[in-house]
Amino acid sequence: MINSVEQNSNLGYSRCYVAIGSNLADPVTQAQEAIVALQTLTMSRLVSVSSLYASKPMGPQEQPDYINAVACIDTRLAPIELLDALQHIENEQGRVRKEHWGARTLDLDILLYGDDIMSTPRLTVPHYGMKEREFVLYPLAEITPQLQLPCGQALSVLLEACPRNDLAIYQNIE
Ligand code: A4P
Ligand code: MG
Repeated sequence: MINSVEQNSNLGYSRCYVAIGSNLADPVTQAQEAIVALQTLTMSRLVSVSSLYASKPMGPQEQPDYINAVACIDTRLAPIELLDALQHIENEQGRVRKEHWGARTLDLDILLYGDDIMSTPRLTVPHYGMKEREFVLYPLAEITPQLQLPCGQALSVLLEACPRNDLAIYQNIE
């Protein structure tokens, strides 16, 4: 299983993928600050981060372009604890929830939590939109090209069906 953690030192950790999105208040800085926050996430280790990508808005078009990225973390937080921690980071970075799919300083979505499949009022994983979104699939493939989703689908197959649209690498993270 590609999502499982094989090394003994990682026992008890779940491998997770987190989508980072921002289109307000200097999105590049927002994304970089989110990555720093993920580096110090409690009971977790940041494994890798994709490049930053510039993308056209999905949803309402009268909003700025987005910066998107995907991070891989190993965590001992339970799924809902991870969501709480990510929403805390969003709030710290000035997130105000107004319009659905509207502009935001920072959005942190849990794409995958190990091989878990769950749907609760607060949390659905895998993330409901991840299979169709170029700003999720291409950064994800950059850090884990061989990934297989919990449903058994290969990321490479999803990518083939997903046009790149105007997605462009903005800046590499060293
Ligand atoms: N929630 C359920 N499942 C999850 C999950 N896997 N990860 C709940 C995170 N949250 C999850 O989210 C609403 C509620 O979803 C949360 O309270 C949580 O309990 P939100 O972040 O408050 O609201 P939202 O982001 O406006 O809604 P939603 O449906 O998450 O929007 P999306 O799907 O994240 O889309 N265009 C580009 N180019 N790039 C983008 O990143 N993002 C969006 C937002 C729109 N257009 C975009 C982008
Ligand atoms: Mg969200």
